[in-house]
Amino acid sequence: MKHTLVAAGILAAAFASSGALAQQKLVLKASDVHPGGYPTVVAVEDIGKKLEKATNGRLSVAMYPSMQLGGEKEAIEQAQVGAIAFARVSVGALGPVVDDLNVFNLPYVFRNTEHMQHVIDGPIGQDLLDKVTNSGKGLVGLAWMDAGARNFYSTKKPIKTMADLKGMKVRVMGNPMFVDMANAMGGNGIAMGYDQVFTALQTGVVDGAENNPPSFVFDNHYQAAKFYTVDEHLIVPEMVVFSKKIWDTLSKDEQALLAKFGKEAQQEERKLWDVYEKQAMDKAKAAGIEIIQVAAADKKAFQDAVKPVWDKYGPKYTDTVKRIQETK
Ligand code: GTR
Repeated sequence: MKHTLVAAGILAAAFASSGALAQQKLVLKASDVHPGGYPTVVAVEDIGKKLEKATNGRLSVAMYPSMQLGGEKEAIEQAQVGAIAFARVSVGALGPVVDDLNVFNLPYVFRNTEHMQHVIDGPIGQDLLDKVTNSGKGLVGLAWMDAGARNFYSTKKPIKTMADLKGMKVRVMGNPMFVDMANAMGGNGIAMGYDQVFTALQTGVVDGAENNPPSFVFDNHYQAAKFYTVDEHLIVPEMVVFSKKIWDTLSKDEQALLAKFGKEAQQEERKLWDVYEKQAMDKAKAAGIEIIQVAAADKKAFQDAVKPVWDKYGPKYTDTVKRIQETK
């Protein structure tokens, strides 16, 4: 009697655990440098909501915003080892890991943000997502995110023409291409992680930085830098990458769901972005930030100055650059 009970108990436990295995809940951790409410944060959270619904709670997303898990370099590394599932990062930070992406980091490679959107939504965008997935770097390229255009901002004096950049210490993303870019424009490019920018501006370690309006405002850089120059030297999109290690533990159906919701997030984030960009500019104006519009002639000077960057890095990407230029 006792034996039968024990045997029955073991059997029941075995059933329960095999059932539990199929149904085992998996919480997918996500990292973003931006705070809650930021378009990229919301878009990834929404992937989580959809996943939770579609898998009856088996998959969900836990978002860690505001650099809680570190900067973007760290996020990429954490995704590679499977410590987190989603890293939403700039192509600026991802270029040093998957070199093909650096084509998007060439200054003025896109005519405007609309052109960039057509490129990431089309075959070039898909090819580059696939390059990430097939790079052997432990990442799956899931979706693109819009990040508008990047502009210079400064703490001490306004940048009205390129000459004002002369000798200025400008923080750029951790990618040698951007150091070369800032130097070619007459400044001193200083590469550092996003997690250090605010303090660097505040303490005078740098005299300025460059970013899109939502980052400038909603990550508080505008509290230290009072001059914002709309020159649009870089239009760098961002990517949601997924940990290959975790991806390989998911069923084919679950992978398909992630791919589908990723594509939807790409379009959703863009709509949120447009609203956020306007809000950021309004907030900057209300805070008394001096906003400088670069005249067309001066814009040309910025563009001409980056020729050495194109000479150094451009030839590797000639084919893709041609395809980008041919994209309407
Ligand atoms: C922001 C971007 C971040 C990060 C940051 C930076 O615009 O959303 O992913 O790359 O710029 O300058 O490091």
